[in-house]
Amino acid sequence: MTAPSPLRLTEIEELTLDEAREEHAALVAEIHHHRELYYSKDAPALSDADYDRLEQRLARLEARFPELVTTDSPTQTVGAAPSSGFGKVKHKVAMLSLANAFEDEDVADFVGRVRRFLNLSEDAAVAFVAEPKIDGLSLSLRYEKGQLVQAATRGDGAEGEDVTANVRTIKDIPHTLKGNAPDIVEVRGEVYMNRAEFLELNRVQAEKGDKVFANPRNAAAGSLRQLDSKITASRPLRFFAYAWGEVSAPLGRTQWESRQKLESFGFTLSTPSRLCDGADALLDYYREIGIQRPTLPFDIDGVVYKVNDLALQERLGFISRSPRWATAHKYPAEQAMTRLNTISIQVGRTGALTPVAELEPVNVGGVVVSRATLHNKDEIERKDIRVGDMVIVQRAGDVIPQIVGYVADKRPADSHPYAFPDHCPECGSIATREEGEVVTRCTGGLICPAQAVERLRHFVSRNAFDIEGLGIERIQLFFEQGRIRQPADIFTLEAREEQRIDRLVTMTGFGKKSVEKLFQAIEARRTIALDRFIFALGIRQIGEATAKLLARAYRTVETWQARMVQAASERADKREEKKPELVGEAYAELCGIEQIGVSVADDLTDFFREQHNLDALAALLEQVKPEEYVPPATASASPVTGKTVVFTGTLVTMGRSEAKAKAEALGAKVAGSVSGKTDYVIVGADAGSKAAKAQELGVTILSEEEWAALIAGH
Ligand code: D41
Repeated sequence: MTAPSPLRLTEIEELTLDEAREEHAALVAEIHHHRELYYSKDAPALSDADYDRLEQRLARLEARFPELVTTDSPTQTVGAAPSSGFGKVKHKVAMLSLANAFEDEDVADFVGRVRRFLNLSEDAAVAFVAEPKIDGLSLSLRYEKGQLVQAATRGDGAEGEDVTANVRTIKDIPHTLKGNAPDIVEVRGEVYMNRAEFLELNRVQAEKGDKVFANPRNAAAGSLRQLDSKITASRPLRFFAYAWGEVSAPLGRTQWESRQKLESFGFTLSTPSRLCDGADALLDYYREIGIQRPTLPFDIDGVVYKVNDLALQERLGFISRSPRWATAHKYPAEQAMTRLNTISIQVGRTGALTPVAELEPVNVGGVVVSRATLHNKDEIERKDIRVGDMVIVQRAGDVIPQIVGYVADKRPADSHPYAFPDHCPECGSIATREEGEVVTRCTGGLICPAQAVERLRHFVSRNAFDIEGLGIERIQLFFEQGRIRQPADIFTLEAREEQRIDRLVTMTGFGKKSVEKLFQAIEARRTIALDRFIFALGIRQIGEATAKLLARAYRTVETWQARMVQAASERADKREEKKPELVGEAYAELCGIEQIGVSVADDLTDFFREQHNLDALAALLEQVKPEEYVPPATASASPVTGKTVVFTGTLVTMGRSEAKAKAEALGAKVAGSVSGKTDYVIVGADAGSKAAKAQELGVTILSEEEWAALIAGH
């Protein structure tokens, strides 16, 4: 086995963030590797105790540096493949979702809609049950002859997962119903965890080196979806009942009566609940619960209002998937106050400098927050956030925590406005901001290590090269070791390390088998679809959809590259020119592609103007062969399949976009300007220079009607 890297001998308390990040990446790679050996190959290379030590070290590292936790960290995933382990359950009665209200007016609207739908007068009283909306997971419990026979998660509302064995371990859930229950009763409610019990669970988990959860809701979900019920049994799960599904006899005439019936069966209800007789009473309830919210033992994200009379519920029915007779009234995100210790700058793949608030750790509604995004320079200026301020941190659901503002009377006397860096903190290059943009960017390109790593991560990501066994942690490790600096290096790795596989094994802790598999996976990607290839380059604004458009328009990597280089040089000569057709032919052609505008064209040409990008691309193309784009076969080839067409002038029967889309659907390539390669120019009213040019070049000119006749029936 590999010797532990020297850093691992350092006490976690003494690590700097950078050291921690480095060690984290190495540990994650190592644990994934051993899990693979253990679970997939049944060939563990470590004793259980040694393996546990790795996991413990990782958990303690993440407990001290929560910002290092990623969704694919071993602390966030279980060893063996999960989900598929549960059977599916079709709900007899669909589990509906809830519409949301945010403002007071939304509640008045809800009550008004109910009244109008039922044709009731303005002042007719309608009774509602109001109850807290607990932030957990919905569950459906089926009882037959009073016995619990099946428990299922909500899933998509129609079908969920069978979690019966695990649910039997939840103390709040009776195995046998008390009293006289109908033969069939499906009880619905929420599984959740109390805040205090969640924090205690996390403390114990971290101590044992086990998974630490982000919030009570995640902890409840993770605990319920355990393949081993013994684990579920050890977790502090709770349940309250709020509704029912299939019942062989009604539980009552009203929601309130039915709730009481559920309570008589032995369930806990969501409390404090209340019967209210209209919008004003509902809003009073909302405000009272809002005041109690921080001191309630569990997380709530709102309250729920339900029409009390079940006959009225029946008449109201539902729209799409939510009942007309109920709505959730949400609370704003939870907030807390803490000190802003410093502002750090993260550098992304495209060089974007993102300011991050490093906070004195604070508990925001049950979750410890130590970092929050500050978005960009303008945002910091607008809010005038300064280092040393006491700030209000807000957390809503699973989104990244945000800084709402600072507390004026707590601002230190010597504080001064934050000076956003004008140099990249990672590579020292100048950081600039283009006109009209909010983002400040490092101009270092590939010499900036932060950008290089982020680009490599993007390059190997799932929708790009998707190289099995080359996850982001390994990329980070290889980059730090100098083994992979640019995409092409991935493909030369084997040739370079061939003689020294053993050294690679020792340096990375991967295991020989795993290295061999990695090499195979890399080999398998030497051919790749053109659109994936383009997407993988990580050019600004070139997402998957745009990469597809480019692949479709240019077909081969050679054509694409040549046209981009030309467009880039055209633009270099005519940077101030705003009209694409006056910039040059290749640039105009690019802008002529449906859905590609000048802003995307400018980012593309910027990429192709940089020598280091051209070098990296050339090196990569020596290793990789992107496949020619083959247009999806249309039912039958149309008369314009493979033809290049140009539309000019005002079309009368259809808009320009529609005409282009139609032509492209028929397999034609739509260009923005006329050249020797153009097959047809379709001229509408007041056609100008393009029609003249077509005539000059001897290109076939069609009127709109002639074009319509040509493609008729296709
Ligand atoms: O506390 C809750 N999370 C809660 C959720 C609740 N108290 N009542 C609810 N009632 C319903 C209806 C009205 C559709 C029976 C709900 C939910 N639904 C619900 N939660 C998640 C999806 C739907």
